[in-house]
Amino acid sequence: MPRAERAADKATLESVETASRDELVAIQTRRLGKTLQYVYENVPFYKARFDQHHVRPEDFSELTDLANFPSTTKQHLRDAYPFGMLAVPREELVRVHASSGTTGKPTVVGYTTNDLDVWSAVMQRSIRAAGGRPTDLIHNAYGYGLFTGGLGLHDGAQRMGCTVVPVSGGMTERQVTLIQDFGAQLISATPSYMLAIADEFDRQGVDPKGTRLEVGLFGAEPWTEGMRQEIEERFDIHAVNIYGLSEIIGPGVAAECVETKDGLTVWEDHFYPEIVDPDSMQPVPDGIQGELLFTTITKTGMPLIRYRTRDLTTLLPPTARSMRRIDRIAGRTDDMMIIRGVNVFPSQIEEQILKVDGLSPHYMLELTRAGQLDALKVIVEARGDAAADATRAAAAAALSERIKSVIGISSEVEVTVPDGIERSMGKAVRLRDLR
Ligand code: DLL
Repeated sequence: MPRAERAADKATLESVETASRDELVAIQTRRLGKTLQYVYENVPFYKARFDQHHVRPEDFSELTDLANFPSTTKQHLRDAYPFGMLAVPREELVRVHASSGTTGKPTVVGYTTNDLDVWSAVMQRSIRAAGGRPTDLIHNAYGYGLFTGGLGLHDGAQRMGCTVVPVSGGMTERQVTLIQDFGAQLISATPSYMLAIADEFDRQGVDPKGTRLEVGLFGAEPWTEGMRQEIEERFDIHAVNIYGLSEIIGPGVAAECVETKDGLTVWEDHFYPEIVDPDSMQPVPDGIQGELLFTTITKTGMPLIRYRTRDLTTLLPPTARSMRRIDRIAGRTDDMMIIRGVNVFPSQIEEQILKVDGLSPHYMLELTRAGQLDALKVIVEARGDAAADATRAAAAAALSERIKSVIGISSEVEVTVPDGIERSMGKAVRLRDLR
């Protein structure tokens, strides 16, 4: 356990964070009903789509009725590029963000003053859940710009009353200097970038445990419990998970509570979650894994109904707050590899890497096709003290064996010397598809 004692001050929680289930359901039902009416009247796309599916806003009277409404996909947003999904004239937006869009056009999202207010409120809640306090100084290493990470954390931390250092990603050497000189207690970055910062501390011969950091808010990419342990040990901090997606609002859709670290509490009074079977689109009960959908129930600029996140997870009962939690994201439907009939997510490989002595969490997966069959190559970096040829060969054999026995697939493993894998400043790219 990290040395710092951190827990949200219960007296500062919003009343809805401790509301009863009935109260929460009443709020959700009222807000959902209003949202369905609002999009039907203000977004031509939804009017057409509801009509096509023969549903009207009036058909909604309780939460389970939502399953009768059609879903929204990323393709719908692309087709409406850039402003076709808005419920207000473009002039009423005060901000736009966009997701990177590795292929084709980015996905654009628009925010009204109301939406920025909702966003900073849920981000403030998330920072408090992670153990942040108004007196903290936060080193924000998420990228600023069209990506929602930088400005999302920024606005929430500022609303909370923290001192924000808007450092953004990159120039890792300087990150190390500023963390030490300014004495940040909180840090926010992608988990992969946090590891790059840890390596830079080592390179400079500075002990990462010696900073004043106590809590980090990590997300924007899948990561594992093994990775959490690695970050917590190297920095002696609490590593807390934060989730979100730009289409829904950005970071702050769900966040982990530092006192439990048992999955991410969904801020269900703003974002209504459902889990469905991604093939049949049928709802699955809480506790069963499936694709996560969200309906925004307080946004006015670009509300979305049953948006398909492509993230796979499970809805879990409430613990530290009144709202339900989601489990750590297992993977994205689009990142799933099928190796000789076995479904595998990159995070499953990461889990095994972190169990082998001498291997670092810097890795890359390559998919190739040999004849009819897909083949997986895992390229992973050795730790500094395991760089010798024989040590690396032994680690490669150990990993390959683990992947075979635990996941059930054959793979080729190459263990590179330390620093052999390129670092990312933001979301790590783990998968290279060469098929
Ligand atoms: O990544 C928002 C964000 C910024 C979240 C900073 C957390 C911290 P997008 O760029 O639209 O938005 O990417 C959203 O990233 O659908 C997930 O697949 C993935 N993702 C986000 N947070 C997590 C997480 C931001 N904690 C996509 N664990 C989502 C796993 C995550 N995956």
